[in-house]
Amino acid sequence: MFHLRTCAAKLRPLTASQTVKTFSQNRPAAARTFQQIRCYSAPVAAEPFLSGTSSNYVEEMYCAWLENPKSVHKSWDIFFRNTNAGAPPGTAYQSPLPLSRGSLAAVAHAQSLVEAQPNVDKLVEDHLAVQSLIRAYQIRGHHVAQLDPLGILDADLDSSVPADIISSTDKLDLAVFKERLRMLTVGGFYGLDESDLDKVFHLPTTTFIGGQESALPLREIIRRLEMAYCQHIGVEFMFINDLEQCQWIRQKFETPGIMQFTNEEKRTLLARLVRSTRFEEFLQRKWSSEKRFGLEGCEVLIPALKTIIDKSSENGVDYVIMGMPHRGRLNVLANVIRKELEQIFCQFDSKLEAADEGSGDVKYHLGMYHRRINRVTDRNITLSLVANPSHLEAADPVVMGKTKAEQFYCGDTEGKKVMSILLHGDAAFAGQGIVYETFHLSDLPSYTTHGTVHVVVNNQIGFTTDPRMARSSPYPTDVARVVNAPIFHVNSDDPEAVMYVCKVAAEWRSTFHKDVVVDLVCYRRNGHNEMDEPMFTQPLMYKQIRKQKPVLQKYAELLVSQGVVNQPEYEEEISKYDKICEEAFARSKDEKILHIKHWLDSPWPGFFTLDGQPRSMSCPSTGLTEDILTHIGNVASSVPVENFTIHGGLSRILKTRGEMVKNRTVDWALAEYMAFGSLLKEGIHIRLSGQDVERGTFSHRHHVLHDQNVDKRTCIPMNHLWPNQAPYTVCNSSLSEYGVLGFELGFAMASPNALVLWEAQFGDFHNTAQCIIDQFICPGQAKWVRQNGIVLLLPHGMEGMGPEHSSARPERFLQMCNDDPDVLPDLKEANFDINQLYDCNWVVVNCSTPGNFFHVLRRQILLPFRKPLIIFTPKSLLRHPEARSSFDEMLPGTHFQRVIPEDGPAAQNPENVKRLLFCTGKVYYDLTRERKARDVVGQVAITRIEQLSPFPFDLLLKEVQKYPNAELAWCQEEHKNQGYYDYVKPRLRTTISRAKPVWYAGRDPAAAPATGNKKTHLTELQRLLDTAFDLDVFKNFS
Ligand SMILES: Cc1ncc(C[n+]2csc(CCOP(=O)(O)OP(=O)(O)O)c2C)c(N)n1
Ligand SMILES: [Mg+2]
Repeated sequence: MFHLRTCAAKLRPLTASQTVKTFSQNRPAAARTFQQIRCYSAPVAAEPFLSGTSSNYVEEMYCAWLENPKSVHKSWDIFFRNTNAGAPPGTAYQSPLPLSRGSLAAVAHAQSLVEAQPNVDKLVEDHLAVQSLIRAYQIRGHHVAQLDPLGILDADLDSSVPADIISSTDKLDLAVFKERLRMLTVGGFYGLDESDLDKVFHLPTTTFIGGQESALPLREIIRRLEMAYCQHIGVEFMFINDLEQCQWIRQKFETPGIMQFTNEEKRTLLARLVRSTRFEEFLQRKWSSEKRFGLEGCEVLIPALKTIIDKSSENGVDYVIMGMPHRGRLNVLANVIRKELEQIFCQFDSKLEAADEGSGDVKYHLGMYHRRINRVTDRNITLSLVANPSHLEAADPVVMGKTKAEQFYCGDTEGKKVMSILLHGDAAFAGQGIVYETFHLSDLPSYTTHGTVHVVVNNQIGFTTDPRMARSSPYPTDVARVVNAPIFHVNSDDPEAVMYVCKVAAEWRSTFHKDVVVDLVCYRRNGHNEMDEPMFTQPLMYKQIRKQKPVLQKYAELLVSQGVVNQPEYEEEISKYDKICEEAFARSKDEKILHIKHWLDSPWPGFFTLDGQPRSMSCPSTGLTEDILTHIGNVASSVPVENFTIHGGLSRILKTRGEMVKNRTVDWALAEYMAFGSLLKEGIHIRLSGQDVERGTFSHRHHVLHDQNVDKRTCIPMNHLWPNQAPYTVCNSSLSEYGVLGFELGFAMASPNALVLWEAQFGDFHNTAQCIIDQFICPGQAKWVRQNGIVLLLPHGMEGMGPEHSSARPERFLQMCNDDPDVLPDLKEANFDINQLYDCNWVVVNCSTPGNFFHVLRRQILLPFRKPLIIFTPKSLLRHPEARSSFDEMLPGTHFQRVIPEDGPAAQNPENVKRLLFCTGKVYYDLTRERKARDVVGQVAITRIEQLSPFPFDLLLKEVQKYPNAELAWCQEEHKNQGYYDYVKPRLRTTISRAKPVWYAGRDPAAAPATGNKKTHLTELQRLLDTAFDLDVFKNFS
């Protein structure tokens, strides 16, 4: 019957139009998004051959005829033409012509009917036009959706209506609609005109507006498209180049009546809005002069997040990691993560004392970790909010990295159990490049978290700046299009529409495991913070905001009018929550001490003692047995799988490695191999990430072997070392420092039992990740009591390569070290070196030997606490024949040498030494070569400072005392205002109680890190070597 009806409908536009009229008269006055439209029906045509059983066949014929009129029998052709031209029931059908010569009169009659029919091309064109129209709505309908709750701004910053959709800004006013249509048809709108409105069109398979119907009158098609795409939800998705995904979205938004909520769901939504709204009101009442970056104008964020979490929990997720900026953070902590209210309220008490370290940076920045039962799904759920700096969006990649790590540790390879939600402000989402860099990690095999749900609090303002001055893209969310993420814009004053898109977003993530964006178009009721006057800069917007009813009130009135709740119930809900706040407020007065440790986003159970202290204050030897070294060396110089052809050049490299192993020596690459391989044996996961790290920028590493004959066939020998070893992850990253370093920092947050390393291609590139270094790595523990053992490998060295690629800017890292240059610590303290490490904010080293590099990597894990480790790594030293270490330097009992003292002839007769040169890193090899050439090996001692920070006061004091007659000089290849000089000099002076000067042998100050001229480079080098070994040079200054 259904087929027959639709078929008939297709054929009989006039009758169909009557039913549409009936429907539009029945439409409720205040139609909302997604009214259920199912009352369309058409009477059965009175053709003699149309019956329930024939209808399928007729429909098939009709479809075939639509595509090509010649493909059906002439009689069908005539019938369809007649019907389409409006022939009354019973007259459209003409008997087929007799096979033999028949009556001429009958032929002439049929012919005349055909000729009288409109051109079949027109019919096809009309159908194509309707298809185009449907597509236009799908692509551009969101541009006219009513997204701004204030009704004054266009969410896409463009007030025009796209020319290819028959829409009006006031979709429900038929008069306006008609006028718009008339205007459009004057210029010819796809060839359709007003008279086509009541014609019935077959719907393409790329739309779901028909519901059960496969054809609809044009008027109804437009109405349903407007309902789906131009109400309070604007769906941006047609750029996605995957048909299944597009169909999925169409089905979610076009199916008539799909957005339905039970009364229970509506009541829950109202209760959540009550909490969200009353929480801000409570804070405002109690602390009216405090900044809180309130959520007023976007209270719907709380139920939105809860819906995403509920739905994800229903789909199997049990750990949600979140990152968010200032706006609404307290509300999210209270009502989404469920931090105890008294813990939040006590933060407003200025007399609260901190019980532990941490810079008191609590309210808007500290993270949180909480495990509880999700009341809707009755399943366990862990929620974690990552601590974040003020720097908007900087936490994005950190959240991703932590999520990836949590997935990794629980074997969640598809993101079914752990997911992340990122919140953004509209201005920051559009403006900050890190958003783009983070999106680019979303689909990379070693970085994907299998979909993030992004929620934008789009209050259409950034501090005092109007979006029209703040972005060039139509929406703040356009950046998400680069990864084919669907974007759901929604008017935040329609809480049900918001809940619906949040449900769809969560379902999208669990279905396709890809990113999705929910753009909550809202407003900001107050200034940027509660103290700011917004009328200075946004007078008109704020005049409107003053008139705007809060969403809670609007929604409560709606539900009361629908009889879903009554007024007393609603008021009861409010007073219940107010009472909860009041009681928590009373309890908060008892909180005298702030425990910042209660605000950790990633606790490391078992790593510390119960009161958060390290389990010991010592570090075992970082050496290894000969057997282990040899085994790792052998694997590192072989191809551990069968029938695997490696490149000839690589065979030579592996052969050289094999020879080194036989000779019991290591170069840099092999030392790194030994450190990694041994930690893997001890169950420590290792993750090395950065640009081209698999081979190594300098082609020294080769951790991933590529079969020369089979595409994508690779082998990672490091994963073939031991039977039950931890996995080794080595991954070439996207070309982003900010994003990838942030990601690895987040990865390292999740567990102390992993060595996570990020390598810059060249050290100077770290400055595009400066925000991660400055805001997280350097002060992370001080601000947020958060330890992190990330390792930064920064290739550094002046090698005549010009100003780029030369300097990893050691001066900057050293300038940010927290040790006091003027205070000599208690050198007699037990475990001085470990205590120093415990107290520092990060460790900065510049190793001159592969063996020391090996030890410092192993020490990073064997220490009983975690500190970031910055290593300036070599370039030319990777292949320098003298930069080798013997196995003897790596055997049990050996350890990392913070200082490598002089051990040549000068050390044998220290009284004869005239100058003690201190240096670090590669320049040591230039100095020893020059010393030998000048034959002053007995007069000049050279001591290497391998650990620059924390400064090895104890060992250096011994060195100075050993050479009583020597003058002291610091030698570096970097320019004087760069490198280590400014850091080392005052500390050396403190070490010797300022008893002697500390001279400088190095390049002059300069703006650029290095000259671009090779000859100048060599001249400068020679000059600094001359200074270093001219024993009279400082005489005139003393
Ligand atoms: C990287 C960075 N630049 C500047 C600021 C200063 N700032 C704090 S909030 C803000 C406006 C943010 O606007 P939006 O992202 O729309 O969030 P809203 O405050 O409107 O919720 C600015 C510029 C910052 N915190 N971070
Ligand atoms: Mg904003």
